[in-house]
Amino acid sequence: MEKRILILGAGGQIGTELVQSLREVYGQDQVIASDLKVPEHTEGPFVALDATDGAAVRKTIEDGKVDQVYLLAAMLSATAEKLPRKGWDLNMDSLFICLELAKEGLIRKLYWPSSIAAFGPTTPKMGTPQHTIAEPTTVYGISKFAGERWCAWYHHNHGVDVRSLRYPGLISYTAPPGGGTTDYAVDIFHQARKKGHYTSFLRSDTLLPMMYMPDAIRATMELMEAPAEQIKQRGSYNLAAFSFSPESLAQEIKKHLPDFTIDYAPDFRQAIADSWPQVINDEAARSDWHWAHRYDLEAMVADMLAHIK
Ligand code: NAD
Ligand code: AKB
Repeated sequence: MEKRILILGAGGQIGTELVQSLREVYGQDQVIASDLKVPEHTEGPFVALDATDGAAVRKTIEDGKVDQVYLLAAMLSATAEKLPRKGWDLNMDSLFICLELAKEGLIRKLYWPSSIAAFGPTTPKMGTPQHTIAEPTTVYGISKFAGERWCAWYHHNHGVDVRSLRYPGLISYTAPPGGGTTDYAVDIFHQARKKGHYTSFLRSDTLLPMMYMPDAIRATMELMEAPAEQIKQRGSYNLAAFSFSPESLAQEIKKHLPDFTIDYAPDFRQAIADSWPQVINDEAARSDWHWAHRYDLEAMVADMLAHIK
């Protein structure tokens, strides 16, 4: 069956690359990008759309004969701690709109990302299992945890085909990250090239799960292509590649740029990072739909520096 895809929040760190990859596979005109922000250049269909405007989302889906939606519009962890009510409203309202349209049958398949932020300080930090204690302490994490439970509820009670991944921090060079706690791991590359120095807002030993964007995009597309009977987790899947700290990332960058230096000035984001897992166990994704990452820390750093000049 021919796919017609709508991406909500397509102008962000993930959307910028996901739109391109989906268009390469399904065709440029089959993928409608949308965002609050109107881009300067678009190479395919684009609609200015507020993901919290239910009537506008419905009309775009009906007019575009869309059957699959990727909901990427959200407020990330650091910004949502500063704007808690706004973050909650955006993250939850946009999800409910899509889940209700899927319940009606207007959306046939829905993708909605969760995050390692769905876990909290009482979660086991090393080898965090698929099913474990989840007591998130950030607004963003609470919205992700609640969102996961709503996805599972709509699937079990209304047969909604909603699929989700708990992304780790994502590293990419195409678009800047949008206000998260793991953003340092992108900014460090740009500052290393520009100034040869980076001041990290996280402590040197802050170990967090991370992934290179090409793996995250491939995971998303593989999850969406997997036969429905293979998708056993209808909340969200743990997803992992590698973990590092600012110090170990800096050491890896130094192998390419020997004069690079780093110092540390932790801010409010340290408490957020300290509440998250350090190493994720993603056995369920690996066995249910055969997930396998390709980039490790060394390959990611080499590729980032090859692209950021
Ligand atoms: P981003 O902040 O880079 O992009 C979000 C996009 O949504 C922006 O282009 C913004 O303009 C748009 N947007 C905001 N409000 C909107 C609205 N009302 N209507 C339409 N568009 C709106 O975020 P991202 O990094 O691309 O993340 C996408 C999703 O993946 C989010 O749900 C995020 O929680 C999740 N996620 C991201 C990461 C990561 O490291 N990037 C990790 C885990 C989970
Ligand atoms: C953030 O730091 O908020 C995101 C995430 C891990 O969900 N990158």
